[in-house]
Amino acid sequence: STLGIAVIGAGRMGADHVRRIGRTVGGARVVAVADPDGDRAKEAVAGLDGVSAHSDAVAAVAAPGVDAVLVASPGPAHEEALLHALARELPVLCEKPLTPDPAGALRVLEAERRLGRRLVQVGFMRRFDAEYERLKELLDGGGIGRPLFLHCRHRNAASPSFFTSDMLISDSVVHEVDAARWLLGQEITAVTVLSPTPSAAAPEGLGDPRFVLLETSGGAIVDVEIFVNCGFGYQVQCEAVGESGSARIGDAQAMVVQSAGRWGGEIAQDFLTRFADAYDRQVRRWVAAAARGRIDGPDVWDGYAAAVVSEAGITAARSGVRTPVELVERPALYR
Ligand code: ISE
Repeated sequence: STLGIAVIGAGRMGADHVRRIGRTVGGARVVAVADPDGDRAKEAVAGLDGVSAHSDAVAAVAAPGVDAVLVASPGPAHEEALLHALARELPVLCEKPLTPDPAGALRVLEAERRLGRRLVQVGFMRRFDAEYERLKELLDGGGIGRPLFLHCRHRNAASPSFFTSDMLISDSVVHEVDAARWLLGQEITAVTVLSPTPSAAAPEGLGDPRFVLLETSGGAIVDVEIFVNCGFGYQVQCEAVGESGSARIGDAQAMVVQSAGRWGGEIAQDFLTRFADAYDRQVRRWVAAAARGRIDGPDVWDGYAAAVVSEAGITAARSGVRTPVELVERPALYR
């Protein structure tokens, strides 16, 4: 049987997921789409058969034929949609961040704990990227010894108009937070943020770029250059340095062209291109798991931990002071 999915949010990610489920994911179909901008919801379902468009997320979750929910609205709208889905015991794939704040994440965690099972998967899609998977395998296998550093660069060609300085941390660096926790199998324990003079290419008032330092429970250091108006393209790089070697991903040198006295290649322009395969694999694996009432990827604990680090990072960026990260005790459900 086919998994009926309600997609909440018909913006860039939501519309892309509707297309993805229609084209590249077997065993599932979109049955309802919601967006507060009703026209945008209608646009997303145009040309699709039997898909209802809603301006209200609750109505879409409750629509006939909904077996699972994909939440792709802006972060602050996630909690409400998640709690409605959990009230109906529906499996969820929730775009990052789970919630922008730890308090909201804890409310979602409590709702899951009451159900006694994990139903929400968080859309940290880098975990499904082939290069990240290779790096994870190498580190887990001890291939470069105990990891000492992760040096990360995260660059976007340009930031959208609604982007704020806090979002550099809570929307962008949140990916490195999850990737570092996952790659190292450790929690983040403290955050420091350094703010250079903003780039002249950044919109007025946006603190871009920034340099973020994460300390981990196993004594590793993670540094992140976040630069969301770099102008030249979309780049996500990570170099792990261990006691006996180093490994680097994200150079995108699939093809190097030599011609007319020059050499070079192409740089992806946005995350939908750079991580297209990762998004496909993430959604396919989620659909397969959701059909059995399970998840197959980062969970609410991961979303909560990321939210706590984000909050500490925002505090650190505003104060310029190293800020410790404190998590609640990890519930048995997430061990
Ligand atoms: C966006 O929301 C993402 O998730 C992208 O992966 C990230 O590169 C970008 O900076 C965020 O705004």
